[in-house]
Amino acid sequence: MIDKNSRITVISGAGFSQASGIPIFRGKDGLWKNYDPSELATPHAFAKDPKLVWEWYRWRLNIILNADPNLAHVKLAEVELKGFDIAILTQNVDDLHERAGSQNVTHLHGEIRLARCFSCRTKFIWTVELLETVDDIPKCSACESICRPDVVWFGESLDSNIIQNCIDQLSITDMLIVAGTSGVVYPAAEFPFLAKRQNSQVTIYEFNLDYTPISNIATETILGPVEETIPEFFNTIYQK
Ligand code: BV8
Ligand code: ZN
Repeated sequence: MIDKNSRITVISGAGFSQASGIPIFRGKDGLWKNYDPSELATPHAFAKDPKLVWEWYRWRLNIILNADPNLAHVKLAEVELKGFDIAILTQNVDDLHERAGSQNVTHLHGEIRLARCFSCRTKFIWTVELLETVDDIPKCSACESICRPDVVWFGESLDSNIIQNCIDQLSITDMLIVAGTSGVVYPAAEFPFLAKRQNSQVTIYEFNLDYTPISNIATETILGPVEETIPEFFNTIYQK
């Protein structure tokens, strides 16, 4: 059971947004089926063909903008609204947690709806139409340099402040929920093990369709689609 003093941390992955129609990365319908991550989500890929990389992100942003939060996103927002202490650390670059109403959301791998200037690092919200109007890749409105999606590519380090905040958050967590992630992308994949090392009392609930490396340290792995299992779980552990 949880009460208002329980500190809950959720690590969400692409599986959390799958029911909203956003392709996951791996597996039979994964994004990577058509694209090889080393072809698109790396600095080298962008240097080689920025227009192709921007086109891929435009295709993904379009899917995300036309998607709605699913019942798992909505339930987490409800838990926060009820006054429980819940922090979401998401690997996802979509904004579905926010659109469901969650306030305490940290994007470990950046946000697809933001573009960032290579030179002055100015960030701005870009639109699918922007790419339809400019015949080249987005330029910075402040200094005219080229811009990139404000996401963390493979081979790029995560923001060190974000990593430190996650470590601090995980060290005080009473209940860690790991949902919709294959647990293979580091350093996020290390976070559940870090939480366990820092606090042997932490309870770890994993929500997935399959078992993952995290299942080995989970108090329980709840198999099933998160859009069903997350609402069921919270409805049983707190009185309405
Ligand atoms: C870094 C943003 C330091 C971009 C992303 C060898 C060993 C260890 C590490 C490495 C290694 N070789 C390279 C590395 C480092 C690399 C890494 O971990 N590679 C992996 C592939 C081995 N990591 C990095 O590069 C990171 N940086 O380490 O910096 C450094 C510096 C220089 C050189 C080396 C290291 C940066 C990683 C961030 C990359 N950016 N996204 C973009 O999106 O375009 S990662 C990308 O994968 C997404 O963010 C995604 O969230 C993330 C993880 O994937 P998942 O979320 O887990 O999604 P996946 O499809 O895999 O799984 C979905 C799961 O959901 C499945 O389990 C499925 O069963 C389940 N599911 C599906 N539907 C449902 C469901 N569950 C429940 N209900 C459902 N309905
Ligand atoms: Zn600039």
